[in-house]
Amino acid sequence: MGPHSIPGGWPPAFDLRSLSLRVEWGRPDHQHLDALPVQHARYRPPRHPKFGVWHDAYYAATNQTPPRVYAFDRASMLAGAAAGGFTATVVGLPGFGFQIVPPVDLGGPTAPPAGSPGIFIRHRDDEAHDGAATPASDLLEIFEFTPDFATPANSTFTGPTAIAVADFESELCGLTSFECFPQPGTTQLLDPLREPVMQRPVYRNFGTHQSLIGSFVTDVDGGAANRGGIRWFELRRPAGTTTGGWTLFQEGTVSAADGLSRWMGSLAMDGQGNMALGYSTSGPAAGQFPSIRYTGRQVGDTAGTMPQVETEIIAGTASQTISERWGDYSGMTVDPVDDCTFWYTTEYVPDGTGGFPLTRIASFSFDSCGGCSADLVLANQTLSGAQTLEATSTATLGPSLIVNGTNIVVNAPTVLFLNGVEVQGTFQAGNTTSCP
Ligand SMILES: [Ca+2]
Ligand SMILES: [Ca+2]
Ligand SMILES: [Ca+2]
Repeated sequence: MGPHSIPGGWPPAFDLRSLSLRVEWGRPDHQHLDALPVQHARYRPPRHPKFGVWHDAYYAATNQTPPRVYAFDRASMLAGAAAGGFTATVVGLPGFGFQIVPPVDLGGPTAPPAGSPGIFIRHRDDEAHDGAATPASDLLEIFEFTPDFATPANSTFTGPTAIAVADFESELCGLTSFECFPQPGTTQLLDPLREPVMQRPVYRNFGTHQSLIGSFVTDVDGGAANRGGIRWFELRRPAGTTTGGWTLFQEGTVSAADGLSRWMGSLAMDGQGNMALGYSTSGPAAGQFPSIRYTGRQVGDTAGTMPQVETEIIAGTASQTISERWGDYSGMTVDPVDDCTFWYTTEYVPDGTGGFPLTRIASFSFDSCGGCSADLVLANQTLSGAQTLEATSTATLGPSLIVNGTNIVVNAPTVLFLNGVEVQGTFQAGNTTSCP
């Protein structure tokens, strides 16, 4: 399909200089950016924009019917000048209500090869959208946006290019319902957000190859069971490839036989190629309140697996009763200072808020990147009832750990987590312990 320049230019109150500051400095890492672009009294921008930083443009997508994509003139915006822009529509997936085809966001310090078009991606469950019976496979679909701000007529938006992946199920309480995943003690169900590849699909240029990662929810039990798990994927293409060329490098599904739905995934990759996946959990059984967990894989782990210990960042102690909407404001990113530390935020529900969620922010890193970035001194930590100290395996550490003068028997673990942050060091009774 061809590009469409915006009739009469972009609405003047759409303050793209403000947009550029937020995109460049704050990174577009939220699931949901209602506050951006800056609203004008006479103009409300389209819902739920998602942004992607790229070398030649800032790309965006919005929830519309049909879904719409945008390219903004990055060079002009960084110069504080008026931003030119193009927009195009994408043929929607039959059966979905709202839908969005998010732009891929640049991760890490290395730009894509010169001339690389902007990338947009979605997943396509062919049983759900096309009435097909292909039980072994479904599809990822990639679109490319090549804006030419100097000669608008040369701009193109093309696609999709389909990549086969293992079958998944987007039917979660139908294709349009916002109410699906159960919580304990209430009939209020939570939004599965089955429609998008979750914020944010990320590109990384490793020099030796290029990676593109993402995640979305799937019904891991199938049919009317409607239990959420998280499908994740990594596509790769050779160094220097600028257009197309993506193939499936690895994929997997994060789930467990514990009755919990796992969904609202946020995926990121550090400079070593380790991947962290944060998500929400909720289930119908007692105590399975909406909570926050993460898992991941280190670069040397078996392809297609996320064997890192599933860690609970915060356990909810109540169900959300005020709305079915869930987790719109969440994101996993990598700290640009060390390209190792993951920062993750999403929501959970504590007791005593009347069923309202609160936000939690956590950070952590893997051994193979940054290792001891937590740099915690355990003797100086204050542990309260809301915090957890978790030992995950046996081996070489000392027989006990002193925290604020209290001797805690840790059964000689090799790995400790303090509030979900891995703590490293040699722990001996009575020691003040910090990172080596
Ligand atoms: Ca299929
Ligand atoms: Ca399917
Ligand atoms: Ca289903």
